[in-house]
Amino acid sequence: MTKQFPKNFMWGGAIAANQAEGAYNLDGRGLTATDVTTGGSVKMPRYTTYIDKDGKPGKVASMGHNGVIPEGAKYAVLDTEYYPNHQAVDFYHRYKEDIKLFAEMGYSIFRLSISWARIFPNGDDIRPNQAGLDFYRSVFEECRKYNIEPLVSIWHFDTPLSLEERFGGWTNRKLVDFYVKYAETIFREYKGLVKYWLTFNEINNTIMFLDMMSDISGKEATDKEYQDAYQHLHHQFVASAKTVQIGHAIDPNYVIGNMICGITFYPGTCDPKDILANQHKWEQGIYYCGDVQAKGKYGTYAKRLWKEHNVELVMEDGDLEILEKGKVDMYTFSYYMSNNVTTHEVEDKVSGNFSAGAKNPYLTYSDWGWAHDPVGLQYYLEKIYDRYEIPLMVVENGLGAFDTVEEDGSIHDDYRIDYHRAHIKAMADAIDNGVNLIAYTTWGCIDIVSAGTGEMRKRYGFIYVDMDDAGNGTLNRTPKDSFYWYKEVLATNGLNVLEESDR
Ligand code: P53
Repeated sequence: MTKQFPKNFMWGGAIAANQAEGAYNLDGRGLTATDVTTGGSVKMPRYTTYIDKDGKPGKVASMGHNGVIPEGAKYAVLDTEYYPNHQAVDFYHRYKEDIKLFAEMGYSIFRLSISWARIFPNGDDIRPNQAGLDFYRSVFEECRKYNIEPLVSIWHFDTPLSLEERFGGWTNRKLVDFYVKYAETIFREYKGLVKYWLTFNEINNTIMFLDMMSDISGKEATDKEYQDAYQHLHHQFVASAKTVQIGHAIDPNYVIGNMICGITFYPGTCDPKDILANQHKWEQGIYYCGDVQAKGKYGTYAKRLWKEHNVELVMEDGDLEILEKGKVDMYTFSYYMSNNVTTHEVEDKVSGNFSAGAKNPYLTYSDWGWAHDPVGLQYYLEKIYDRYEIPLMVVENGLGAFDTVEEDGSIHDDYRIDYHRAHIKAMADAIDNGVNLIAYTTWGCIDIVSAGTGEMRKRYGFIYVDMDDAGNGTLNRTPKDSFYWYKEVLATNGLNVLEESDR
Protein backbone atom coordinates (compact mmCIF):
# COMPACT_ATOMS: atom_id res chain seq x y z
CA MET A 1 0.00 0.00 0.00
CA THR A 2 1.25 3.47 -0.74
CA LYS A 3 2.18 5.56 2.24
CA GLN A 4 -0.14 8.37 3.14
CA PHE A 5 -0.82 11.08 5.65
CA PRO A 6 -3.83 10.66 7.95
CA LYS A 7 -6.96 12.38 6.63
CA ASN A 8 -7.03 14.97 9.41
CA PHE A 9 -3.29 15.72 9.30
CA MET A 10 -2.71 19.46 9.81
CA TRP A 11 -0.39 21.33 7.44
CA GLY A 12 0.84 24.87 7.84
CA GLY A 13 3.67 27.16 8.80
CA ALA A 14 5.20 28.87 11.83
CA ILE A 15 6.53 32.24 12.93
CA ALA A 16 7.42 33.92 16.23
CA ALA A 17 6.27 37.33 17.45
CA ASN A 18 9.69 38.90 17.93
CA GLN A 19 10.96 37.75 14.52
CA ALA A 20 7.89 38.78 12.52
CA GLU A 21 5.77 41.46 14.16
CA GLY A 22 8.00 44.50 14.51
CA ALA A 23 6.07 47.44 16.04
CA TYR A 24 8.29 46.87 19.04
CA ASN A 25 7.21 49.99 20.90
CA LEU A 26 3.65 50.46 19.67
CA ASP A 27 0.36 50.26 21.52
CA GLY A 28 1.85 49.86 24.95
CA ARG A 29 4.20 46.95 24.25
CA GLY A 30 7.11 46.59 26.67
CA LEU A 31 10.64 45.69 25.61
CA THR A 32 12.04 42.17 25.35
CA ALA A 33 15.61 40.95 25.02
CA THR A 34 15.61 40.92 21.21
CA ASP A 35 14.83 44.65 21.23
CA VAL A 36 18.29 45.28 22.65
CA THR A 37 19.97 42.73 20.36
CA THR A 38 21.81 43.79 17.20
CA GLY A 39 22.09 41.90 13.92
CA GLY A 40 24.95 39.45 13.34
CA SER A 41 25.95 36.83 10.79
CA VAL A 42 27.25 33.29 10.59
CA LYS A 43 30.69 34.65 11.55
CA MET A 44 29.71 37.49 13.86
CA PRO A 45 27.54 37.08 16.94
CA ARG A 46 24.58 39.25 17.74
CA TYR A 47 25.23 41.72 20.55
CA THR A 48 23.18 42.76 23.54
CA THR A 49 23.55 46.50 24.08
CA TYR A 50 23.62 48.42 27.32
CA ILE A 51 24.63 51.60 29.13
CA ASP A 52 27.08 50.89 31.92
CA LYS A 53 27.02 52.35 35.39
CA ASP A 54 29.15 55.31 34.28
CA GLY A 55 26.76 56.09 31.44
CA LYS A 56 28.97 54.59 28.72
CA PRO A 57 27.34 52.57 25.94
CA GLY A 58 28.61 49.02 25.42
CA LYS A 59 27.74 45.66 23.93
CA VAL A 60 28.35 42.04 24.77
CA ALA A 61 28.08 38.98 22.51
CA SER A 62 24.71 37.38 22.95
CA MET A 63 25.35 33.66 23.03
CA GLY A 64 21.97 32.02 23.12
CA HIS A 65 19.31 34.62 23.65
CA ASN A 66 20.61 37.48 25.70
CA GLY A 67 24.09 38.42 26.68
CA VAL A 68 25.16 38.88 30.28
CA ILE A 69 25.73 42.62 30.79
CA PRO A 70 28.20 44.03 33.36
CA GLU A 71 27.22 44.68 36.99
CA GLY A 72 25.29 47.90 37.34
CA ALA A 73 24.66 48.27 33.58
CA LYS A 74 21.19 48.70 32.10
CA TYR A 75 19.94 47.19 28.85
CA ALA A 76 19.58 49.98 26.31
CA VAL A 77 18.65 50.72 22.73
CA LEU A 78 21.62 52.68 21.27
CA ASP A 79 21.36 55.20 18.40
CA THR A 80 24.51 53.80 16.85
CA GLU A 81 23.14 50.29 16.31
CA TYR A 82 20.58 48.64 14.05
CA TYR A 83 18.09 46.32 15.72
CA PRO A 84 16.46 44.01 13.16
CA ASN A 85 13.61 42.94 15.44
CA HIS A 86 12.28 46.46 15.91
CA GLN A 87 10.65 46.44 12.52
CA ALA A 88 11.02 42.74 11.73
CA VAL A 89 8.74 42.10 8.72
CA ASP A 90 5.91 44.22 10.13
CA PHE A 91 3.50 41.33 10.58
CA TYR A 92 1.85 43.61 13.16
CA HIS A 93 0.40 45.73 10.36
CA ARG A 94 0.35 43.18 7.55
CA TYR A 95 -1.10 40.09 9.22
CA LYS A 96 -4.29 40.21 7.16
CA GLU A 97 -2.36 40.11 3.91
CA ASP A 98 -0.04 37.40 5.27
CA ILE A 99 -2.78 35.15 6.65
CA LYS A 100 -4.61 35.48 3.34
CA LEU A 101 -1.52 34.13 1.59
CA PHE A 102 -1.26 31.28 4.11
CA ALA A 103 -4.90 30.47 3.40
CA GLU A 104 -4.15 30.49 -0.32
CA MET A 105 -1.52 27.82 0.31
CA GLY A 106 -4.24 25.83 2.04
CA TYR A 107 -3.06 25.98 5.66
CA SER A 108 -5.13 24.20 8.25
CA ILE A 109 -2.82 25.31 11.06
CA PHE A 110 -0.67 28.39 11.66
CA ARG A 111 1.83 28.58 14.48
CA LEU A 112 2.60 31.97 15.96
CA SER A 113 3.60 33.27 19.36
CA ILE A 114 2.06 35.83 21.65
CA SER A 115 4.46 38.47 22.85
CA TRP A 116 4.19 38.47 26.65
CA ALA A 117 5.28 42.14 26.66
CA ARG A 118 2.28 43.13 24.52
CA ILE A 119 -0.04 41.63 27.14
CA PHE A 120 1.93 42.55 30.28
CA PRO A 121 4.47 45.21 29.23
CA ASN A 122 6.52 44.81 32.41
CA GLY A 123 5.74 41.13 32.82
CA ASP A 124 4.02 41.54 36.17
CA ASP A 125 1.54 44.39 35.62
CA ILE A 126 -1.68 44.16 37.56
CA ARG A 127 -3.91 44.41 34.52
CA PRO A 128 -3.26 43.29 30.94
CA ASN A 129 -2.76 45.80 28.14
CA GLN A 130 -6.02 45.91 26.21
CA ALA A 131 -4.39 46.89 22.90
CA GLY A 132 -2.24 43.76 23.10
CA LEU A 133 -5.21 41.52 23.80
CA ASP A 134 -7.13 43.11 20.92
CA PHE A 135 -4.30 42.60 18.47
CA TYR A 136 -4.09 38.84 18.97
CA ARG A 137 -7.87 38.49 19.05
CA SER A 138 -7.98 40.07 15.66
CA VAL A 139 -5.17 37.82 14.37
CA PHE A 140 -6.97 34.68 15.62
CA GLU A 141 -10.26 35.84 14.13
CA GLU A 142 -8.52 36.34 10.83
CA CYS A 143 -7.22 32.74 11.02
CA ARG A 144 -10.69 31.42 11.86
CA LYS A 145 -12.09 33.22 8.84
CA TYR A 146 -10.10 30.79 6.69
CA ASN A 147 -10.58 27.77 8.98
CA ILE A 148 -6.99 27.94 10.06
CA GLU A 149 -6.34 26.55 13.52
CA PRO A 150 -3.95 28.81 15.46
CA LEU A 151 -1.15 27.00 17.32
CA VAL A 152 0.06 29.44 19.93
CA SER A 153 3.47 29.53 21.59
CA ILE A 154 3.03 31.28 24.91
CA TRP A 155 6.75 32.08 25.12
CA HIS A 156 9.20 32.25 22.26
CA PHE A 157 12.45 33.44 23.89
CA ASP A 158 10.77 36.72 24.84
CA THR A 159 10.60 37.26 28.56
CA PRO A 160 9.74 40.94 29.16
CA LEU A 161 13.02 42.83 29.63
CA SER A 162 11.72 44.44 32.78
CA LEU A 163 11.60 41.01 34.44
CA GLU A 164 15.19 40.38 33.38
CA GLU A 165 16.21 43.73 34.84
CA ARG A 166 14.30 43.61 38.11
CA PHE A 167 14.47 39.90 38.89
CA GLY A 168 17.39 38.56 36.87
CA GLY A 169 15.18 36.42 34.65
CA TRP A 170 14.25 32.76 35.07
CA THR A 171 16.80 31.91 37.74
CA ASN A 172 14.36 33.77 39.98
CA ARG A 173 11.40 31.70 41.20
CA LYS A 174 9.14 34.77 41.02
CA LEU A 175 8.92 34.38 37.25
CA VAL A 176 6.86 31.22 37.67
CA ASP A 177 3.85 33.12 38.98
CA PHE A 178 4.22 35.98 36.52
CA TYR A 179 4.26 33.53 33.63
CA VAL A 180 1.34 31.52 34.98
CA LYS A 181 -0.76 34.66 35.38
CA TYR A 182 0.06 35.66 31.80
CA ALA A 183 -0.83 32.18 30.52
CA GLU A 184 -4.07 32.14 32.48
CA THR A 185 -5.00 35.55 31.08
CA ILE A 186 -4.61 34.46 27.48
CA PHE A 187 -6.25 31.06 28.12
CA ARG A 188 -9.37 32.87 29.34
CA GLU A 189 -9.23 35.60 26.72
CA TYR A 190 -8.97 33.34 23.68
CA LYS A 191 -11.19 30.46 24.79
CA GLY A 192 -13.09 29.31 21.73
CA LEU A 193 -10.61 30.92 19.34
CA VAL A 194 -7.50 28.88 20.13
CA LYS A 195 -7.25 25.18 20.95
CA TYR A 196 -3.56 24.29 20.61
CA TRP A 197 -0.94 25.83 22.91
CA LEU A 198 2.79 25.41 23.50
CA THR A 199 4.30 26.46 26.81
CA PHE A 200 8.00 27.25 26.07
CA ASN A 201 9.65 27.32 22.68
CA GLU A 202 12.82 25.19 22.48
CA ILE A 203 12.98 25.01 26.25
CA ASN A 204 16.06 22.76 26.07
CA ASN A 205 18.19 25.42 24.36
CA THR A 206 19.17 26.77 27.76
CA ILE A 207 21.12 23.64 28.55
CA MET A 208 22.01 22.47 25.07
CA PHE A 209 23.65 25.75 24.08
CA LEU A 210 25.96 25.69 27.10
CA ASP A 211 27.55 22.53 25.80
CA MET A 212 27.58 23.75 22.23
CA MET A 213 29.16 27.05 23.14
CA SER A 214 32.20 25.28 24.51
CA ASP A 215 32.34 23.32 21.27
CA ILE A 216 32.08 26.47 19.18
CA SER A 217 34.09 29.00 21.15
CA GLY A 218 36.43 26.57 22.91
CA LYS A 219 35.39 28.04 26.25
CA GLU A 220 33.85 25.60 28.73
CA ALA A 221 30.80 26.86 30.56
CA THR A 222 31.40 27.29 34.29
CA ASP A 223 29.62 25.34 37.03
CA LYS A 224 27.84 28.57 37.94
CA GLU A 225 26.46 28.80 34.43
CA TYR A 226 25.22 25.21 34.65
CA GLN A 227 23.73 25.89 38.08
CA ASP A 228 21.82 28.87 36.67
CA ALA A 229 20.72 26.98 33.57
CA TYR A 230 19.32 24.04 35.54
CA GLN A 231 17.61 26.34 38.02
CA HIS A 232 16.16 28.43 35.19
CA LEU A 233 14.84 25.21 33.65
CA HIS A 234 13.35 23.95 36.88
CA HIS A 235 11.36 27.17 37.15
CA GLN A 236 10.19 26.87 33.56
CA PHE A 237 9.17 23.23 34.15
CA VAL A 238 7.10 24.22 37.17
CA ALA A 239 5.59 27.14 35.23
CA SER A 240 4.81 24.85 32.30
CA ALA A 241 3.22 22.17 34.49
CA LYS A 242 1.06 24.69 36.36
CA THR A 243 0.04 26.19 33.04
CA VAL A 244 -1.03 22.81 31.68
CA GLN A 245 -3.25 22.22 34.73
CA ILE A 246 -4.80 25.68 34.61
CA GLY A 247 -5.37 25.40 30.86
CA HIS A 248 -7.26 22.14 31.25
CA ALA A 249 -9.36 23.62 34.03
CA ILE A 250 -10.28 26.61 31.86
CA ASP A 251 -11.07 24.51 28.82
CA PRO A 252 -10.83 20.70 28.84
CA ASN A 253 -10.54 20.84 25.05
CA TYR A 254 -7.23 22.66 25.21
CA VAL A 255 -4.36 20.62 23.81
CA ILE A 256 -1.16 21.84 25.41
CA GLY A 257 2.27 20.79 24.28
CA ASN A 258 5.90 21.31 25.12
CA MET A 259 8.39 22.39 22.45
CA ILE A 260 11.86 20.94 22.16
CA CYS A 261 14.75 21.94 19.89
CA GLY A 262 14.98 18.55 18.20
CA ILE A 263 18.48 17.87 17.05
CA THR A 264 19.30 14.24 16.21
CA PHE A 265 22.64 13.25 17.69
CA TYR A 266 24.77 10.45 16.26
CA PRO A 267 27.87 8.80 17.65
CA GLY A 268 30.78 10.02 15.52
CA THR A 269 32.40 6.55 15.43
CA CYS A 270 31.56 3.06 16.66
CA ASP A 271 34.02 3.48 19.54
CA PRO A 272 31.94 2.45 22.57
CA LYS A 273 33.05 5.67 24.24
CA ASP A 274 31.35 7.61 21.46
CA ILE A 275 28.20 5.53 21.80
CA LEU A 276 28.04 6.36 25.50
CA ALA A 277 28.91 10.02 24.97
CA ASN A 278 26.10 10.20 22.43
CA GLN A 279 23.64 8.63 24.85
CA HIS A 280 24.63 11.19 27.46
CA LYS A 281 24.14 13.93 24.91
CA TRP A 282 20.57 12.79 24.26
CA GLU A 283 19.93 12.70 27.98
CA GLN A 284 21.22 16.17 28.62
CA GLY A 285 20.16 17.90 25.42
CA ILE A 286 16.89 16.23 24.48
CA TYR A 287 15.44 13.94 27.17
CA TYR A 288 16.09 16.10 30.22
CA CYS A 289 13.32 18.56 29.31
CA GLY A 290 11.14 16.13 27.40
CA ASP A 291 11.01 13.66 30.30
CA VAL A 292 9.98 16.26 32.84
CA GLN A 293 7.31 17.68 30.57
CA ALA A 294 5.96 14.49 28.99
CA LYS A 295 6.60 11.89 31.73
CA GLY A 296 6.10 14.34 34.59
CA LYS A 297 9.36 13.52 36.34
CA TYR A 298 13.09 14.02 36.14
CA GLY A 299 14.92 11.23 34.32
CA THR A 300 16.99 8.66 36.18
CA TYR A 301 20.17 10.27 34.78
CA ALA A 302 19.32 13.77 36.06
CA LYS A 303 21.30 13.30 39.27
CA ARG A 304 24.37 12.46 37.22
CA LEU A 305 23.95 15.60 35.13
CA TRP A 306 23.67 17.81 38.19
CA LYS A 307 26.62 16.15 39.89
CA GLU A 308 28.83 16.66 36.85
CA HIS A 309 28.65 20.41 37.41
CA ASN A 310 28.10 20.50 41.18
CA VAL A 311 24.58 21.75 40.68
CA GLU A 312 22.38 22.04 43.76
CA LEU A 313 18.90 22.39 42.43
CA VAL A 314 16.56 24.35 44.66
CA MET A 315 13.06 22.88 44.70
CA GLU A 316 10.06 23.78 46.78
CA ASP A 317 7.87 21.25 48.54
CA GLY A 318 5.21 20.12 46.15
CA ASP A 319 7.20 20.87 42.98
CA LEU A 320 7.55 17.20 42.05
CA GLU A 321 3.82 16.75 42.41
CA ILE A 322 3.16 19.78 40.21
CA LEU A 323 5.43 18.29 37.53
CA GLU A 324 3.66 14.95 37.80
CA LYS A 325 0.24 16.56 37.41
CA GLY A 326 1.23 18.93 34.63
CA LYS A 327 2.21 16.51 31.89
CA VAL A 328 1.76 17.85 28.38
CA ASP A 329 -0.85 16.43 25.98
CA MET A 330 1.49 16.35 23.03
CA TYR A 331 5.21 16.57 22.32
CA THR A 332 6.20 19.13 19.71
CA PHE A 333 9.64 19.95 18.37
CA SER A 334 11.67 21.79 15.79
CA TYR A 335 13.90 19.83 13.47
CA TYR A 336 16.57 21.30 11.24
CA MET A 337 19.62 19.07 11.45
CA SER A 338 21.63 16.32 13.08
CA ASN A 339 24.97 16.65 14.86
CA ASN A 340 27.79 14.17 15.48
CA VAL A 341 29.11 13.46 18.95
CA THR A 342 32.60 12.10 19.41
CA THR A 343 35.26 11.76 22.07
CA HIS A 344 37.95 11.81 19.37
CA GLU A 345 39.89 14.76 18.04
CA VAL A 346 38.33 15.82 14.75
CA GLU A 347 39.76 17.91 11.97
CA ASP A 348 36.65 18.43 9.92
CA LYS A 349 34.38 20.31 12.27
CA VAL A 350 31.02 21.83 11.52
CA SER A 351 31.06 25.58 11.79
CA GLY A 352 27.86 27.53 11.77
CA ASN A 353 25.54 29.28 14.10
CA PHE A 354 24.44 26.89 16.83
CA SER A 355 25.71 23.79 15.11
CA ALA A 356 28.72 21.94 16.38
CA GLY A 357 30.66 18.70 16.41
CA ALA A 358 32.31 16.60 13.77
CA LYS A 359 31.24 16.90 10.15
CA ASN A 360 29.20 13.94 8.98
CA PRO A 361 30.72 12.69 5.67
CA TYR A 362 27.34 11.28 4.58
CA LEU A 363 25.56 14.63 4.73
CA THR A 364 25.62 18.00 3.02
CA TYR A 365 25.52 21.30 4.88
CA SER A 366 23.66 24.58 4.43
CA ASP A 367 25.47 27.90 4.05
CA TRP A 368 25.00 28.34 7.80
CA GLY A 369 26.53 24.95 8.61
CA TRP A 370 23.32 23.04 9.31
CA ALA A 371 23.25 19.40 8.16
CA HIS A 372 20.63 18.37 5.63
CA ASP A 373 19.39 15.14 7.17
CA PRO A 374 15.81 13.99 6.57
CA VAL A 375 16.59 10.47 7.84
CA GLY A 376 17.50 12.13 11.12
CA LEU A 377 13.93 13.42 11.30
CA GLN A 378 12.51 9.93 10.86
CA TYR A 379 14.93 8.68 13.52
CA TYR A 380 13.87 11.42 15.94
CA LEU A 381 10.16 10.82 15.35
CA GLU A 382 10.40 7.09 15.91
CA LYS A 383 12.65 7.37 18.96
CA ILE A 384 10.55 10.04 20.65
CA TYR A 385 7.18 8.47 19.89
CA ASP A 386 8.34 5.18 21.37
CA ARG A 387 9.53 7.01 24.48
CA TYR A 388 6.37 9.01 25.22
CA GLU A 389 3.53 7.53 23.13
CA ILE A 390 1.67 10.86 22.89
CA PRO A 391 0.82 12.75 19.68
CA LEU A 392 3.72 14.56 18.04
CA MET A 393 3.90 17.70 15.95
CA VAL A 394 6.85 18.92 13.88
CA VAL A 395 6.36 22.63 14.53
CA GLU A 396 9.50 23.94 12.81
CA ASN A 397 11.46 22.59 9.88
CA GLY A 398 13.04 24.47 7.04
CA LEU A 399 16.08 25.58 5.12
CA GLY A 400 17.68 28.94 5.77
CA ALA A 401 19.12 29.95 2.41
CA PHE A 402 20.04 32.91 0.19
CA ASP A 403 17.36 33.60 -2.41
CA THR A 404 17.74 35.38 -5.72
CA VAL A 405 14.99 37.50 -7.16
CA GLU A 406 14.89 37.15 -10.95
CA GLU A 407 14.30 40.13 -13.20
CA ASP A 408 10.65 39.25 -13.56
CA GLY A 409 10.33 39.10 -9.77
CA SER A 410 10.11 35.32 -9.51
CA ILE A 411 12.15 33.32 -6.98
CA HIS A 412 13.23 29.84 -7.99
CA ASP A 413 13.96 28.13 -4.68
CA ASP A 414 14.14 24.52 -5.78
CA TYR A 415 16.73 23.86 -3.01
CA ARG A 416 14.03 24.70 -0.45
CA ILE A 417 11.49 22.51 -2.20
CA ASP A 418 13.99 19.63 -2.18
CA TYR A 419 14.60 20.12 1.54
CA HIS A 420 10.92 20.01 2.44
CA ARG A 421 10.10 17.18 0.05
CA ALA A 422 12.74 14.98 1.69
CA HIS A 423 11.51 15.84 5.19
CA ILE A 424 7.87 15.24 4.27
CA LYS A 425 8.84 11.80 2.97
CA ALA A 426 10.67 11.13 6.22
CA MET A 427 7.50 12.01 8.15
CA ALA A 428 5.45 9.68 5.96
CA ASP A 429 7.91 6.86 6.63
CA ALA A 430 7.70 7.43 10.38
CA ILE A 431 3.89 7.52 10.24
CA ASP A 432 3.98 4.31 8.24
CA ASN A 433 6.06 2.80 11.04
CA GLY A 434 3.40 3.63 13.60
CA VAL A 435 4.26 7.16 14.76
CA ASN A 436 1.27 9.32 15.69
CA LEU A 437 2.31 12.56 14.02
CA ILE A 438 -0.55 15.04 13.74
CA ALA A 439 0.85 18.24 12.25
CA TYR A 440 3.66 19.88 10.29
CA THR A 441 4.32 23.61 10.42
CA THR A 442 7.31 24.71 8.34
CA TRP A 443 9.54 27.37 9.82
CA GLY A 444 9.25 30.95 8.72
CA CYS A 445 6.47 30.28 6.25
CA ILE A 446 7.19 33.85 5.28
CA ASP A 447 10.71 35.35 5.44
CA ILE A 448 11.42 36.69 8.92
CA VAL A 449 14.42 37.84 10.95
CA SER A 450 16.74 34.95 11.84
CA ALA A 451 16.83 34.22 15.57
CA GLY A 452 20.42 33.04 15.54
CA THR A 453 22.01 35.72 13.37
CA GLY A 454 19.46 38.52 13.10
CA GLU A 455 19.83 38.39 9.32
CA MET A 456 17.09 38.73 6.73
CA ARG A 457 19.14 37.01 4.06
CA LYS A 458 18.93 33.71 5.93
CA ARG A 459 15.51 33.09 4.44
CA TYR A 460 13.13 30.24 5.21
CA GLY A 461 9.89 31.47 3.69
CA PHE A 462 7.68 30.29 0.88
CA ILE A 463 6.82 33.98 0.67
CA TYR A 464 9.59 36.45 -0.08
CA VAL A 465 9.76 39.70 1.87
CA ASP A 466 11.56 42.56 0.16
CA MET A 467 13.89 43.70 2.92
CA ASP A 468 17.64 43.45 3.49
CA ASP A 469 19.83 43.01 6.57
CA ALA A 470 19.87 46.75 7.20
CA GLY A 471 16.09 47.01 7.05
CA ASN A 472 15.88 48.55 3.56
CA GLY A 473 13.15 47.45 1.18
CA THR A 474 9.48 47.80 0.39
CA LEU A 475 8.50 44.88 2.64
CA ASN A 476 6.34 43.67 -0.25
CA ARG A 477 5.39 40.01 -0.19
CA THR A 478 6.00 37.73 -3.22
CA PRO A 479 5.26 34.00 -3.43
CA LYS A 480 8.34 31.91 -4.28
CA ASP A 481 8.22 28.71 -6.36
CA SER A 482 8.00 26.82 -3.05
CA PHE A 483 4.70 28.58 -2.35
CA TYR A 484 3.03 26.97 -5.36
CA TRP A 485 4.68 23.64 -4.65
CA TYR A 486 3.55 23.60 -1.00
CA LYS A 487 0.04 24.56 -2.08
CA GLU A 488 0.02 21.39 -4.18
CA VAL A 489 1.32 19.35 -1.24
CA LEU A 490 -1.54 20.56 0.91
CA ALA A 491 -4.15 20.12 -1.79
CA THR A 492 -3.16 16.45 -2.14
CA ASN A 493 -2.50 15.83 1.58
CA GLY A 494 1.10 15.09 0.72
CA LEU A 495 0.29 12.61 -2.01
CA ASN A 496 2.10 14.51 -4.75
CA VAL A 497 5.30 14.26 -2.72
CA LEU A 498 4.87 10.60 -1.86
CA GLU A 499 4.25 9.63 -5.44
CA GLU A 500 7.58 11.07 -6.55
CA SER A 501 10.57 8.73 -6.49
CA ASP A 502 12.12 7.84 -3.15
CA ARG A 503 14.46 10.15 -1.29
P1 P53 B 1 17.62 30.73 12.79
C1 P53 B 1 19.44 27.14 16.94
C2 P53 B 1 19.38 25.82 16.55
C3 P53 B 1 18.17 25.26 16.21
C4 P53 B 1 17.02 26.03 16.29
O1 P53 B 1 16.91 29.48 13.47
C5 P53 B 1 17.10 27.34 16.70
C6 P53 B 1 18.29 27.91 17.03
C7 P53 B 1 18.37 29.33 17.46
O2 P53 B 1 18.87 30.11 16.46
O3 P53 B 1 16.02 28.13 16.86
C8 P53 B 1 14.78 27.87 16.26
O4 P53 B 1 16.60 31.80 12.75
C9 P53 B 1 13.84 28.89 16.83
C10 P53 B 1 13.41 29.93 15.85
C11 P53 B 1 14.50 30.16 14.83
C12 P53 B 1 14.68 28.88 14.05
O5 P53 B 1 15.01 27.81 14.91
O6 P53 B 1 18.76 31.04 13.69
O7 P53 B 1 12.72 28.33 17.49
O8 P53 B 1 13.04 31.08 16.56
O9 P53 B 1 14.24 31.21 13.97
C13 P53 B 1 15.73 28.97 12.96
O10 P53 B 1 18.03 30.29 11.44
